[in-house]
Amino acid sequence: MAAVNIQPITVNTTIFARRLAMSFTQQQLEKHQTLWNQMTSHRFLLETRDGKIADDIFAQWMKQDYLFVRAAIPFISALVPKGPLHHWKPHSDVVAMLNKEMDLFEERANAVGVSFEGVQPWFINHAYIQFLMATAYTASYPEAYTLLYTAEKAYHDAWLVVKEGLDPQSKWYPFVENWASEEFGQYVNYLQGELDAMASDVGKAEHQRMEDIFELTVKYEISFWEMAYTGAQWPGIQS
Ligand code: MP5
Repeated sequence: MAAVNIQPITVNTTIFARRLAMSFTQQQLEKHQTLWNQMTSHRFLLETRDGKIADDIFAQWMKQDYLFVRAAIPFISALVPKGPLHHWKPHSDVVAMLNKEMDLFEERANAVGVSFEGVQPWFINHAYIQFLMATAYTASYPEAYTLLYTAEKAYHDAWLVVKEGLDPQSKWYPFVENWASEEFGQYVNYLQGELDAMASDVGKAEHQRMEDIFELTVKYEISFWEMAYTGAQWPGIQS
């Protein structure tokens, strides 16, 4: 019988064991720490935290985010029939929360003389909203849930940065109270637990798509702050 030359297989057991021990969200947050830090240190957030943001720049964010929040209602609603029964109530509660959030935008806009009449989404917001809807309708439930978790976690962390320095008397403080609150943090933790449980049950290909959605969502979040700050509307179109 010919001698079989078996090469020893070397496995980096340390990385492998750590990956196994870490949840999906821990893995993604660690892998994309640089992107996440870029987001939470965006000049829009730092200037808002320091009370230095120009009113017209803040208004650009208010108008665009008002449209985004409105679009989040059909996004969440589309998740209901795809999700398990025990997620129906949490999703319905979020839809109610989003309606209240729109009231908050309208109240703040009125208070500072900003109007949402005729406001249209700019390019990056338009793309992000299309990404929400396409993911809700064409991707699997765990994939769409990854988008939901990442966008909510992103806003919680972003507004926690603003909370570190913004004067509670500021006209923008109600937005801090909305997303940096303990209650919102609990909601994000709940999403995180549910997502981690789903991620441990999916196959390799779906897991990879969930990872891609996490990364894309963080990138959209950064680009959204950049759009709000610079006022970039549609590339190449003179407004
Ligand atoms: C959220 C948001 C948070 N309002 N805007 C962007 C661009 N990303 C995330 O979502 P919600 O549904 O307002 O809590």
